[in-house]
Amino acid sequence: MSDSIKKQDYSADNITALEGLEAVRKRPGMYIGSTDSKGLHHLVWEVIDNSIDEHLAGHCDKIDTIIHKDNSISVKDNGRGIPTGMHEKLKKSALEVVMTVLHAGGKFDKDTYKVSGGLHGVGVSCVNALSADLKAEVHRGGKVFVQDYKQGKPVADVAEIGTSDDTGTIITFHPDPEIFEEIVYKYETLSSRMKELSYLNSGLTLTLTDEREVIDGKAKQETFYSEGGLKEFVAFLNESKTVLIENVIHVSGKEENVEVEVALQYNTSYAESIYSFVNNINTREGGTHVSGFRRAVNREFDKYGKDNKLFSKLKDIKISGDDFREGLTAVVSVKVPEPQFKGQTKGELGNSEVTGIVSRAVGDALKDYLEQNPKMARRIIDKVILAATARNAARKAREMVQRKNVLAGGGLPGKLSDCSSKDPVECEIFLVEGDSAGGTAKQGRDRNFQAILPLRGKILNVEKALEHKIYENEEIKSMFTALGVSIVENEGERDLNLEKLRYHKIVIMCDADVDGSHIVTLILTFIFRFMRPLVEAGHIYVAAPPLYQVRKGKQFIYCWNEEERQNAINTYSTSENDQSVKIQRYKGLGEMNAIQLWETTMDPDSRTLRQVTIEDALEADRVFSMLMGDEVPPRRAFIEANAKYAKVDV
Ligand code: 0RA
Repeated sequence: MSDSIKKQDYSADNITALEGLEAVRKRPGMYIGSTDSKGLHHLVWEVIDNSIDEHLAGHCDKIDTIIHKDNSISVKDNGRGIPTGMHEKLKKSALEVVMTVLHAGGKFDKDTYKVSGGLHGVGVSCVNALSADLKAEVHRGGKVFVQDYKQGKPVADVAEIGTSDDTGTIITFHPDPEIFEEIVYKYETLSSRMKELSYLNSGLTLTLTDEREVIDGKAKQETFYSEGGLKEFVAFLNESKTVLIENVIHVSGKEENVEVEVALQYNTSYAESIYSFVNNINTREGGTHVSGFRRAVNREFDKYGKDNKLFSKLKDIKISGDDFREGLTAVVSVKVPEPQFKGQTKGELGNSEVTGIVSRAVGDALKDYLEQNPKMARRIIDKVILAATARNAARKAREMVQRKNVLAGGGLPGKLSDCSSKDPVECEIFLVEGDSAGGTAKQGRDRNFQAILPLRGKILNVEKALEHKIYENEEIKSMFTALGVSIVENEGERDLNLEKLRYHKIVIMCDADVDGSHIVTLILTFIFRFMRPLVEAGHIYVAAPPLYQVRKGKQFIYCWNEEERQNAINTYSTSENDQSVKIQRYKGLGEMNAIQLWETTMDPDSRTLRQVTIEDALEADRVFSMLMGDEVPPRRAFIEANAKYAKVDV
């Protein structure tokens, strides 16, 4: 045992500390958001955030994460190591204080500029509180120290167990099954965030090892490292697109303790893809940093176009802000000492001073770029002109479609099988992929309140389509008229009119296979981009058809996952290999008859609907625009693995 750490009895300080962590166990949601799979992964981010703070302070360049066979996690860094000396006030090892006192994390070194965290930033003590057991190992000052905990409480004092030439911290923990509904870690969730973190922290090496998956005697492992940081991030995002300008434009600056780093590049698509981060955390709803960025882009290109008299082709067509950013891929990353988050999912930066800071940094850099690269500047301006022209054409096409519908007496699409009720609150519409599944759904439904709209073929890939083409698409037109919603434009701003919405539940129903989940992503992305208020108002759902039916004689059980399938087999089996138990794998909706489809997927008394939240839709959109390049098929698996929706039983 180290000199500075003495055995002690349980003092008042100690009791306060324990109470602190009890609060975390009582209301885990308050500290880590939720106790589902998301909260489970949050524990890993919390530990890694602390290691990244060491990186930001210039003391750490490697973080190794291991998923062990039993779903415990180790995070090892080569930072300074958590201090182990005596904490004067609390009269115990600083390590114990960091691990057992809420928010004790950064209090030791006020000199360090601590920026990671933000949204999380609740400290490793929270991870400790929510772990069945945890081990902290510290290499520091030539020595190795350890302390073990159970449910956040130290099992013994900090012990010195050896010598070491290096410095760093290794945290190993088992998430507590008493707290978490889900305790299986997803490799894909951890790896995609680590890839992102490597771009956001150039020079930092992150490794991920999965000991649950051993190939040729070796555990699965990946290393994430980026030399070029955000520049490489943007190049990666544009990988499957055709770029419009040769190089990625890079911006960095600092003002009033706010650090700004931005990378941007135009491609030939029509979508704007801005990924934004505050203190390494993805701000999916944007905020003041994104506003500042957009403002600078619009202002500088507008000025350049006007100064060089490049807009004369447009005649009386006005350019709107969006036109400047069609085909723009950008990553905006800011480091803010005291970030304020707001919005529905707390995914929006609120600090107002950041707008001007980002706008100035980006404006200065763009001015230089445009001056030095007149050829590239011309290409961008030509694209802006094309965007404005297309938007004008789209408005005309939309107005025409909407007028035609009104002239036709607001006629509903021919292939809509409407319900008899006219009360939107109780009405539901199922958007069903394929005519054959549509037919089954039509037979199986309760026609009093359930309508069916079959959608033929793949909905247009909105990432690649010009807007006026979208309004000419039959499937999309029929969605607008069936739902009773229309787009209205006010001074260049698009809005969705929901006053005549005909159904309060809009249910996307697709096959439970790869193609089905691909189509769900397509439909969701379309809805997110063109009918976003429907998501915000909670009207969008995804149906969950079963994957299996396990049968014995006339009895049967529907199953939605492997575990249920195994349970059902066990229930029916009377011997080791009971041949009378039959398993049917439903590949598509078409394999079910009308009664089965009703019982499993449509009947409000027995179905499971997943409500799509704005966060899910944002994620679908993000995944979608990241993946929908020219090569869709190889990326399908990724879409499937990442298609996730909030699960709400309705
Ligand atoms: C408190 C103070 C210092 C570092 C840390 C905590 C720290 C925490 C974690 C968690 C995982 N890895 C970590 N590495 C460091 C500052 C140390 C100093 O001033 O020497």
